[in-house]
Amino acid sequence: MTRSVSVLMGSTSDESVMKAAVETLRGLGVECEMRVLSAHRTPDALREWVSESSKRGVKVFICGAGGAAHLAGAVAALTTCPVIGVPLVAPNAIAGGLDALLSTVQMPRGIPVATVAVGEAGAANAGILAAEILATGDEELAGRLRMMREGMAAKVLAG
Ligand code: RP5
Repeated sequence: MTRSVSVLMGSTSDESVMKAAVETLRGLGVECEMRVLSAHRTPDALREWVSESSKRGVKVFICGAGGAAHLAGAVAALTTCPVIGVPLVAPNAIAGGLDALLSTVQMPRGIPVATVAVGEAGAANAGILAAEILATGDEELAGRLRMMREGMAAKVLAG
C-alpha cells in the first residue's frame, strides 16, 4: 500500500504525542510513514526527505514540533502538498504550548500551514484531517470517515 501521508516530528521526544496521528490514520486504513527530522538540527536531510516524497507517493504532510516550531513551515516552503501543523508542548514551553501554536499558525501569506490544536488532540485531528483530504478522491475512505463520526455520535448519545 502507498504511504500517502508523511508524519514528521522535530524530536524523538515528540513521538509519544505524534503517535496519535499515526494510530488515527491506521485506524482509518491510511498507511503513513513516520520520521524524526528537524527544521533546525537537520535542515539538509529535511529538504531531501520532502523533495523525494512524491516518488514515495506522499500526498499530505503532518508535522509536529514544539517551542520555536518551524518544522511545518519549513516543509510547506518545500512542497505544494497540503501541510498540517501540530503544535506540541516542549519541556520549556511557554504558556502550555502557545509558543509552538503561534510559531506554527502564523505563516506568511502564500505558504499555508493548516494548524490544529496543541498536543495529542491536535495530533489525532491532524490524522483525521489528512484522511479527509485524501477522501476527496477516495469514496471508500470517505465512507470510513462517516462511520467514525457515527461511532462518536453513538457514544455521546449512549451517555
Ligand atoms: C522541538 O523542540 C521539538 O519538536 C521538541 O518538541 C522540542 C524539544 O526537543 P528536544 O530538545 O527534546 O529534542 O524542536
